[in-house]
Formats: sequence, C-alpha cells, structure tokens
Amino acid sequence: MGSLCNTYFENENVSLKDYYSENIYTWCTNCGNYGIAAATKRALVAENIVPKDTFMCFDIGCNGNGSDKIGGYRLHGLHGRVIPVATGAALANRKMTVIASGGDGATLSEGIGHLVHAIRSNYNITFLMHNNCNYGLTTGQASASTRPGIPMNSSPDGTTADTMNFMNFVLSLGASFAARTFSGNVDQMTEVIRAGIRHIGFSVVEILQNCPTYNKDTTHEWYQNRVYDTIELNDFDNTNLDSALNISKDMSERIATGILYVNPNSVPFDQRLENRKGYTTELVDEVKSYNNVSQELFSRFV
Ligand SMILES: Cc1ncc(C[n+]2csc(CCOP(=O)(O)OP(=O)(O)O)c2C)c(N)n1
Repeated sequence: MGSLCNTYFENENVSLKDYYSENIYTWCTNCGNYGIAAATKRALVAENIVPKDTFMCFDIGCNGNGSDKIGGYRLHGLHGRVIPVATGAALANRKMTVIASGGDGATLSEGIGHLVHAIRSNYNITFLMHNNCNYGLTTGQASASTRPGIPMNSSPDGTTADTMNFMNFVLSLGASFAARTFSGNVDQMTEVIRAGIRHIGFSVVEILQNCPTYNKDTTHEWYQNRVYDTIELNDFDNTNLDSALNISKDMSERIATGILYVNPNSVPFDQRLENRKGYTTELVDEVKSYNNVSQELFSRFV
C-alpha cells in the first residue's frame, strides 16, 4: 500500500501541490466537502493528470464552493445545470478529463432531467453527487434524499414524500458506471473517483456526505456504523446489473459502497455518432480552423 499511497501525493508529471489553491475554505468545521476535495485532488494526481488537462464543473451549493479551492480549468455554473456544462466541454475536447460536482438538491430536483439523459447518452464525464441529504447552502431544506419524518428547517414536522434512493435510481436507468462512497473514507473515495475517471462513459459517483450543521439525521457516525465495502464480499460481481440494483436498495441498515456496477461494454456518446467516425480532430480544433476561414472570407469583403 506504501507506493500506492505515495502516488496520491506525487506522480511522474504531477504532484498534489499542482492542484493547490490559496483560497480559504468556507465550509463548516467537519463538513464532508473537505474529504471530497482531498480525494478529488488525490485521484487526479494518482491518475497522473496535470491541471491543464482537467476541467471541473461545479453546481451551485456548498459543493460548488469548492470551485476555487482546486487548480485546473473550472466553471461554477447554474443551479441544477452542471451536467450539460460538463457534457459540452467533454464533447468539445475529448482530451480533457471532465469532472462535474453537484448536490442532491440540484441533482434530484432542478437537474434530474439532465441526469437521466446523461445516463442514457453515456457522455464521457465523471459526476460526483455530493449527497448530504439536504439543501446545504440555503440552510437545511429537505431534499428528495432526506428521510421522511426527519425535521428540517423548511419542514419542522418532516416531509411526507418518500425518499429517493439515488444509486438505485441511477442503476435502474442502466448507468454504465455506478459507485457509492462515503465522505469519511478518503482512501475509498480516491479509488472510486480514479475508477470513474478511467471509465469511458458516464461515471456516477454518489458520495454519502455528512452535513454537520443542517443534517442531524444522517451524520458522519450514522454512516460510519452502516457502510461496508462490497470489495469485502466474495460473491459480488459488479458487472451484474441485477446484483447491483439489489445491493443498492438498503439505505438504512447496511449500506453498500464501492464500485457497484461497471458495464464492460460501455460505448460513450461520441463513439456512437456515425458522422464523426474517422475524425481525429477535436471540435475545439475544428472551430479554430472554421474561424480562420471565416476571417479570411470576411477580409476579402472589407
Ligand atoms: C435555479 C435556482 N434555484 C434555486 C437556487 C437557490 N439555491 C442555491 S444553492 C441551493 C441549495 C443547494 O443544495 P444542494 O444542491 O443539495 O447542494 P449543497 O449546498 O447541499 O452542496 C439553492 C436551492 C438557485 N440559486 N437557482
């Protein structure tokens, strides 16, 4: 494990300090976002990806406040719209490693349509869903992943709507990569994010995240007492979608984490396009030459 751990901090072309940002963290003490930010940086270093080759897109929310705490190209976009932004970037330049971050509020409400279509289109991005089971930045409203009956700032008597099981939903749509991890386990998060980056297709990583200020229900300790890693199971096959669907169901007693499903035959969106077959250029390069042509034409008339 020694040499593996070292690659989290230092690799051939890149080290952790390349992803360092001088901006001051504004998250609450003990927020799960600290661990998520650390795991994201470690994963990029371990995969030997330099900041100029990464594009990280952030939704609006506490998770999005990580956008200026990391090196690399970044865009802090609109609430619920992080997936389309990341998709556009990934399609324009397939050489970039594109990572999108969004909260459960954004993903399971405003952004749910984008999630569904990104899964069926299998865009080649890694999506980190920071599931703290509430709207954190707007101070603790219940989200679709808050458990029923749990008092939240917007609903002191608890909500009556049923809770959505994000991972089970994602798997029911046939995601080509689906993993679940926990913000209190930085090593596991790092390994899962690495696998998501390596996977060619839409990689969904659900991060069960504690929110120490607004969520007094699913706390760090609550998760710690329930999560287990599927890697410890002898008979679990993470290329079997039915097994993944089955194991993802329990969100109250024993919560499965790790890589729950990988489709070994994943074909990403860009490779499905007949009219792009044989192209070796990226769309960003083609737009550049188109601009040159139009400038030349333009100069003839002025
Ligand atoms: C279209 C739109 N709707 C609502 C808001 C207000 N808003 C900003 S952050 C936020 C909560 C974000 O919660 P979540 O997505 O769960 O992320 P977290 O803060 O928990 O990381 C809301 C509702 C907004 N900025 N834009």
